[in-house]
Amino acid sequence: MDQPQQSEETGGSTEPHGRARPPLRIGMVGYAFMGAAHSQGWRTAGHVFDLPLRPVLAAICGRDADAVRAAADRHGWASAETDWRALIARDDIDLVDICTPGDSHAEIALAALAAGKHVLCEKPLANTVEEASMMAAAAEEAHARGRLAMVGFNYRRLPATALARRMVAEGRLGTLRHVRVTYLQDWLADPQFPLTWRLRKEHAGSGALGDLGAHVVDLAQYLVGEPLAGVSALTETFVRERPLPVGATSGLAAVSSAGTGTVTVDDAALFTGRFPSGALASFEATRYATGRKNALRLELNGERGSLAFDLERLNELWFHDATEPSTHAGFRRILVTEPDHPYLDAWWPPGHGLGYEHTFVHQARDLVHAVAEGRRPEPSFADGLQVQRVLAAVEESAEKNSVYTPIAV
Ligand code: SOE
Repeated sequence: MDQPQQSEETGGSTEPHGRARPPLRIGMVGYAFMGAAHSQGWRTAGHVFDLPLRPVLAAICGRDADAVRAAADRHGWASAETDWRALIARDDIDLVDICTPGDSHAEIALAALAAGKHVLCEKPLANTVEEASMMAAAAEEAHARGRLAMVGFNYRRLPATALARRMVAEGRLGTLRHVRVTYLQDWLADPQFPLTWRLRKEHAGSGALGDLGAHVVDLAQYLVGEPLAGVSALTETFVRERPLPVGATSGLAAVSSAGTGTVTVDDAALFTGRFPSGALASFEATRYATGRKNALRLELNGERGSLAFDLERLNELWFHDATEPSTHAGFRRILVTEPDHPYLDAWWPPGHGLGYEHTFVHQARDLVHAVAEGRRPEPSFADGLQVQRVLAAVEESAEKNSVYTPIAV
């Protein structure tokens, strides 16, 4: 569609750190919530961090010509496309960033990697283990050609969670016993909330499980440093029929005469798990926790200490050092805003906290470094596949109900 408005040399940005750096030309597919968040990340990273490559917002892609043009203007993209295949065919794009619903991740990522692009793909990596397996295999093959692929589990990029990972790796918690994670939202509590793509399996793969559960599974495995060995799960769909969104067509299938459609994904998922090193884990993902807006909470308990984190207070990490005398031991708040904390050397003076959007800036920063250094970025597509396997195991366990013992009345 539109041609780039700036040459790749200018790329729409000046040199914020005063030295010439080669461009990394981004083409992004999707422009809704995640598209806006990723745009913010790409736009900002090179102005805050001293990066080896200069991210250039070369092209944004979406099916609706007017809407994608408006998104390009709003978010600072130099050009717009209405067909992702045309975006991938462009030789002035180095990296394809996929911010679409899960049903298109595999097709776009496979095509982009085959075309020699680096790829960043939003979480969850795919809608099924089969798709994720193909993507991980393609990423492995592309790596041999110097092309890199990363999945967008952005909560690894919070200073507090990155610090937590560092402390676990340093042994500050000792042997881990418990991993307790919840991700609570409430935007579906209203039964009149319309049937969006997130509520249909063919588009989203699963419900709260894939959307929120994927984040906490990734985060737990990242913090512990090993993959889950097994799970036992319960899932539920509380509201099975919802009004169709205004203007919806049969794209959202199973339309009833009353103008409602069927929810085909879980509303909530509860599961327990076991890590190979022996720690027990519990997980909860729901969109029905009234009053909880984006409450990702975690606690790790180890023999030497504990860590606790709440995304609604994301500049804080709580640490209990169990090796201290019990007379004055207790959870203490670490305000994660010091220059020695992860990512913070480039930001504000101590105490001037960061927010949600910064995870996307950090994600862009880390990927730019990986590309410049030819180093595999994390989380890789193989990590994304592993999370997908956990999601599938949760669904299988919930469906079989095999380890769930009813209580006699
Ligand atoms: C869902 O509401 C959602 O937007 C997720 O899709 C994001 O991944 C999460 O970070 C915030 O919540």
